[in-house]
Amino acid sequence: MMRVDEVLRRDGVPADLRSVINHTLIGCKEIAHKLSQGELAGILGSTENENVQGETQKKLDVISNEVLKQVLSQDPGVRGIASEEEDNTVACNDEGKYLVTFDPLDGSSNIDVNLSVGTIFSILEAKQPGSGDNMDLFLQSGRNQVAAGYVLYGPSAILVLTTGKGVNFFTLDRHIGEFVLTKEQVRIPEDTKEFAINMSNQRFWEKPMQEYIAHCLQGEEGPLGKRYNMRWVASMVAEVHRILVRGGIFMYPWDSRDPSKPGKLRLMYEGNPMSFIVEQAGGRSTTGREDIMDIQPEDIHQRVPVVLGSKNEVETVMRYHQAG
Ligand code: AHM
Ligand code: MG
Repeated sequence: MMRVDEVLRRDGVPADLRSVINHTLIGCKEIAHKLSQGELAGILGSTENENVQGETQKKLDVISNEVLKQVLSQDPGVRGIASEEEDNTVACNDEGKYLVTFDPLDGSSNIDVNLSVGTIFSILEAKQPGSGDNMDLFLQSGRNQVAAGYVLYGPSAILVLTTGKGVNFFTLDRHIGEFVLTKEQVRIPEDTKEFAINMSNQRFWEKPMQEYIAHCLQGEEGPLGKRYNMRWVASMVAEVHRILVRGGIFMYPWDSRDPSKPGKLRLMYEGNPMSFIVEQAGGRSTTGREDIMDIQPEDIHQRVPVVLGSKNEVETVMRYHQAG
């Protein structure tokens, strides 16, 4: 039974990066504990506040953000952090080499109904000196990530982690308080008949996405020639986890509902880390037109259309975009 740190050592991950990952996981274990307490801890429901993106913050969004911020700022290797729940980047330790971006509690509409949520994180190296409150340090493409992961808080808490040497699953053993290795070198099946998209936005999508989904719905009689199944958990972490386990395609495409939001998901702490994980497991991740990890970010809260999962199916969606 190998603990996360043992696996990271075996894989030659440098001590300072291991420390940043371990600190992140201390925070995730604390969040897992709070989530399991639920109503008993009086932490369900919303706050009075909105975050920088105009979304109402749940109490657990705020608590999870504080937990991660506190634990990461104690690591001398962390220069700064960027979070979905922070307006600006936050300086930690000026000598630190690493920048951590995270969505402390993704899928938070699921909290009050006791369904799966997760923490997503991405680690970059700071390429120049300067304090971590300088946003420019963070504006690096996803290709620069040195590690990325998520913790899915489901019936068990599962850590999915990559440092660029494949993707491993770890399950939280609550008796010893450690994530232990439960699956190594996970590969996403290249083909799938299962798609995930919020169909209620259909009329707002671009033509290529409209067409692809219309053809999925036509089943074996349509041009794609297969009968599809659909899932929508409204929790990206759960969605990506399902795809890692049994294949599938997840889409939160561009839509015209609000011109200031080209897609719902955020590049720096949702799109990039999930793309790194998916590519490391043999899948693909695109906006429909370009690989998500090739995008040069202009803002830490920037949004991005996301299409990811089983390689051949994602490439099919890319062909619809090339044609359209
Ligand atoms: P959040 O970061 O505010 O929780 O939003 C992200 C979540 C994703 O986990 C999920 O894929 C998506 O929002 C669901 O959106 P919708 O409610 O529009 O279906
Ligand atoms: Mg989120």
